[in-house]
Amino acid sequence: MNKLVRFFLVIAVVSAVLLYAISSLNSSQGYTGSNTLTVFNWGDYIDPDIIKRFEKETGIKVIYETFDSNESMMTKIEQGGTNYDIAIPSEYMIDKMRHEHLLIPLDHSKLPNLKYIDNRFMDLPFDPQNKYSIPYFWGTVGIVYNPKMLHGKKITSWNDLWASNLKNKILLTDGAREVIGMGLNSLGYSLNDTNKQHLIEAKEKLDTLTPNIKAIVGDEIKMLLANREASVGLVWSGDASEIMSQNEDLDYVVPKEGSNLWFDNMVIPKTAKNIEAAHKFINFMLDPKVAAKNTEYVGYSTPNKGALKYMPKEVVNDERFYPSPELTEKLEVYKNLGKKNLAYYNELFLQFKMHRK
Ligand code: N2P
Repeated sequence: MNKLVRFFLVIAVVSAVLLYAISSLNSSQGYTGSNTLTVFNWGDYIDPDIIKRFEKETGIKVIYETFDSNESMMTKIEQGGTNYDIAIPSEYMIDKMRHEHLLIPLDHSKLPNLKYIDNRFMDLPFDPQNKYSIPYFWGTVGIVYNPKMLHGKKITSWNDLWASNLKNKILLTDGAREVIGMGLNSLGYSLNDTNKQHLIEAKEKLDTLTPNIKAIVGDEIKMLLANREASVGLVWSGDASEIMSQNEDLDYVVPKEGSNLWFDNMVIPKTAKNIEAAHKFINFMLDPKVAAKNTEYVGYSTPNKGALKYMPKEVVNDERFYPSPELTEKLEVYKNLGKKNLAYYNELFLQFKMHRK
């Protein structure tokens, strides 16, 4: 081979390697070309096999990223640095996002599987006629605990958490509305209270719970409770069901003063680049068999009535995780309280966390 040919060969190989490196770098940074879909979801909130199946069936590559609170999700979408095609916020954040024009209206004609969603979860006040969002999971907020570790004592009220025998035994989910909400509910106030005096009172009451709190944590709360690192946790219902499937001693209760009923829905944010693929993804997730498989893996409650027949009877009939409409009517759904009030909840939550240190 003469020198010139060898020279060009080397150049060709080097550029091929470089091109490959650049393209894989782009995809890991959330680049959305025509055949990719960027999904932004809560941690531990999808069966990874389902993503693979979607990719195989549609030829669309999924780039998957997670968040740990509605607030952090919102910040990323507002910044607009990543082209998220799908996000899965909770109801009050969906209401906020649609008012701030951060969502793309959905084309229901591309979602034939929508018929499988139970009417009970459709057309709710945070998104009339489901113009912008489609139900994914739903649930409550409550207390998961180990009656054995509490010498058989049953927890029924938020105020039970202040008991002196629970020193350093409680884990809290790292959510501003959940924790401040617990303070408000324990005082008999609404989860949507915006009265400053009430909110300060709730924060001060939470401060007095400090000796009993072992940690405020994210998704690792499931592992810590299942491994008996703590005996009580403030959790979302689906986390409780997941933990309870690993440790049968545990129980889950929605305290008698009341609690939160929440809905997490799929949306297409304004950042989307592949709206067609986003609709395909939503419709795929609505397929009853897919929804049943996802529900079994994640442990949360599905709004998909078509999925229920593919699920174990004892799961579907467990009133702790599939509470009846009569029960859920007594619970409160978070409202979008507006920028100022939501910021105040976050500020109080931060102050409470600092107080612990
Ligand atoms: C899953 C978190 C579920 C969020 N890890 C409940 N809204």
